Amino acid sequence: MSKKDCKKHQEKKEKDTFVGGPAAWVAVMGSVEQSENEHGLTLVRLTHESGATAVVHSFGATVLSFTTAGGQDLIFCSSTALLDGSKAIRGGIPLVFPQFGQPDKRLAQHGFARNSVWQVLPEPSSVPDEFAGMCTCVLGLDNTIATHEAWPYPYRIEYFIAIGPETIVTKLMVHNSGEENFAFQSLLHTYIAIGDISATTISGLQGQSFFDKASDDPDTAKEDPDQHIEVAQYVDRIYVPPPEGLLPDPVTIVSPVGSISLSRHAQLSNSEGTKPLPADTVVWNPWAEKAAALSDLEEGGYMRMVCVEPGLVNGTIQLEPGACAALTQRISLER
Ligand code: TA6
Repeated sequence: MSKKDCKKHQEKKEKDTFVGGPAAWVAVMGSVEQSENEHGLTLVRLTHESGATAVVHSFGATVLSFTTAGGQDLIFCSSTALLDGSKAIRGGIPLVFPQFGQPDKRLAQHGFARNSVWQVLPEPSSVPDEFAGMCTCVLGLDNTIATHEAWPYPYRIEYFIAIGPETIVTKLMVHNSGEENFAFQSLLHTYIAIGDISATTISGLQGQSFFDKASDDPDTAKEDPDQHIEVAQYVDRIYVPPPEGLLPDPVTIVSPVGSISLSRHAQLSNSEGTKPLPADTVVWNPWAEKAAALSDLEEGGYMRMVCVEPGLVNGTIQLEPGACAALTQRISLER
């Protein structure tokens, strides 16, 4: 599949614009179209009134692309990614749930959410006000669609994708719809398109503690004295917030594509109200050697992407019945 196809996705256009609906549904500032790809899987195309566009694949609710009103692609999707539902999509924004990595070998690497076909929800149960003025769609997953004997809990997830002229916001809301607590991890595995990794720096994490999976002691917290991260080898770092604190926000990725801001936060809502959750941030680039082992990563693709991944992965989140944990990222091309 050519890169152009990966972005354009041969699709039959079925105009299906969500308009109106309950008063709580913000005005759709643009159009939301559903179509099917050649594998019969639903694609959702968002077109903001500014001209910004995004494509979301129902397999894994994976954002495949976001193009700003000025025509700049901010999300990297490998041109050799498999879009037939046979495996998690290589690129875009895959979703990690209910585990990060494979601590439970009975579950797939990064859990089952990115390997499941999500439903396009006609309207969300509530509309976060941060989506005002944006073109928004919501996809849903629950235990009647995807579950596993190793993680059999009743749950419901709403995943909001909202776009404005230079910004994409994605928000994962995990609800415990059962009668008992469950523990989970989640992460937005965002592939940022940066054009050339050798001309890219990542700032905003300097001085913060991280676990270095590329080192021979991945369980020892480290600090990086450098003012920003430059990637010239395999990088796989899990940055964690300070005790009782949060990681600095945003992360800024300065690259040939431009200066890209990635802001992220997490919240826990339950019967007592809503409070911040300390989110972690993963920075990953497989570099040449590990990229060679990824059959669905296009030749040299590691030079054109870097993953900056907001998540709840350092330990697990305990969610009580009726509670909701929300993880949000806001990615913007800065002027
Ligand atoms: O990005 C963090 C990470 O856990 C890396 O360790 C690497 O495994 C990456 O995810 C990609 O995982 P995947 O299963 O998509 O090949």
